Amino acid sequence: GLADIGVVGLAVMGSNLARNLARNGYTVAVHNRTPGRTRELLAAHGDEGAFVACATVPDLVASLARPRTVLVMVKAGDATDAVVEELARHLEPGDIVVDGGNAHFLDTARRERDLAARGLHLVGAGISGGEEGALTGPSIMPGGSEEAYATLGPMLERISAHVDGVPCCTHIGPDGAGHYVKMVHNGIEYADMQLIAEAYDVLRQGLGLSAPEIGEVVAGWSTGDLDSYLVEITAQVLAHVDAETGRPFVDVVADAAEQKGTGRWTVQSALDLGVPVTGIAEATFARALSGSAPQRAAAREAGLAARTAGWDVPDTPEGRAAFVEDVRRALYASKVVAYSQGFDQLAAASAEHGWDIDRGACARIWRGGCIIRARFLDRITQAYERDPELELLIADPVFAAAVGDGVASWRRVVAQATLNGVPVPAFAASLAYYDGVRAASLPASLIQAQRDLFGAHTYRRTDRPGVFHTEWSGDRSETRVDA
Ligand code: NBP
Repeated sequence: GLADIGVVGLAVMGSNLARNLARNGYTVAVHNRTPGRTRELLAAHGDEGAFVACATVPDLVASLARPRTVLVMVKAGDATDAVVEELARHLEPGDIVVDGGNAHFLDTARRERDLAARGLHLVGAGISGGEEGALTGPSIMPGGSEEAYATLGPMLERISAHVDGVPCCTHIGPDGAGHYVKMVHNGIEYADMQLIAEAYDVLRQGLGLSAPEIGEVVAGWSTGDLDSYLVEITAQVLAHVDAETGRPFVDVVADAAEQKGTGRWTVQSALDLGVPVTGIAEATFARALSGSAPQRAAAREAGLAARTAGWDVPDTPEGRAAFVEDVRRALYASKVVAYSQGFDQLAAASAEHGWDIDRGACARIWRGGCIIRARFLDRITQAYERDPELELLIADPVFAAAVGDGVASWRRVVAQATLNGVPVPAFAASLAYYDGVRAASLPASLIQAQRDLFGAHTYRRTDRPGVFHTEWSGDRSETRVDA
């Protein structure tokens, strides 16, 4: 019979998704530019299900049932354009091309328009979970048309991760919406990782704990609010000992964090939308700082002074335990703020592009399969179920109470770290955001007044409606300019 779906691009992600589909009972036509990869997949895993090896794209297209569905898993950028274009030349109206790579959402929107003009569906699907998730069940964020999802959705939902029997896959919205949500997911992942790293650093420098000792502390966090995949792998990494030197593994890994760019894309888009995502931005910049070797060398050589105050932690078991608990609470509060900001960005992008993104559904499909998977996401889904139009996640009563409970700890940790020269950019930026967003008034009044003085940018008043300008270089009289 004809195949249910085709997969083009059989590197780690494509071959594992093809295997996942086959293991779930689908007949999968597979093709890769270099035929060796197709042969290797069939030789190693051909017995896991029904595969149809295809030497060429026309062969692949000919082997598929209508409407034909082809999942493209090649390098993002030019390779994706080349493969999508070749497929489009051989497919027929109504057929569906799914780009499961890490495309930029604007590229996806462009490809979708281009294929739609030829009667074809392009579905940009964000797929998270890496190599293992692709095989055992990733979190899948498909965009594209309702019509395409009607055919494709059941297959993607079937191969996705499931939590409490619910698939970690849902139709996100038109054109680039799926890749956008995947991008913000990755941005939140950056923030989450940075916050955990800051907690580790504060415990290390504040209490003088070793990496394995902190590993034990972090393992203990897995049973509470912080229960998540990232916390779990942090405990594993911290417990690991380097075989060669016998030292804790983190102590032999170079302290320069790399990035592939989705965090940067998230921040770039947030800047365009004017949404403060300070947690994600600080996390992205912190990776950049860690990799700024010449600047770090120059600072070390200049002997830039720390002039620290000393840690104010009583050296008793109770004092140390209280400090650990402060760090745990600071981490949770900062994390909630970072997620709140990420969901604000989704709302703003959704409004800007007319995507109608359901934020509660995004949190639901991130509960399994992906890097930020965590039980905590249930609470976010519930918050958006209580109020689908929720303006601010940390204003939801449950989160407001949770962050409020931690706020004193949070301030102590940021203050102590700052007094002792330990950089906590994401902790501090999240706290500053919290204080800014809850403030009864902000010094933005002064900024707007400055703007009126040097640029006649006008201002509004607190006591009556209207838009005003003061004649700063003249008699300082005020005129109403909107009347
Ligand atoms: P890569 O991103 O390393 O891409 C390798 C694949 O692209 C190979 O199949 C290669 O064929 C094919 N390809 C290239 Br490169 N140029 C091509 C062209 N001009 N025409 C046809 N095929 C071409 O593979 P990956 O790591 O499996 O990732 C696939 C996609 O999934 C990427 O967009 C990635 O960003 C995304 N993603 C990856 C992960 C992850 O954990 N790795 C997670 C989530 C998403 P060849 O064999 O002939 O060279």
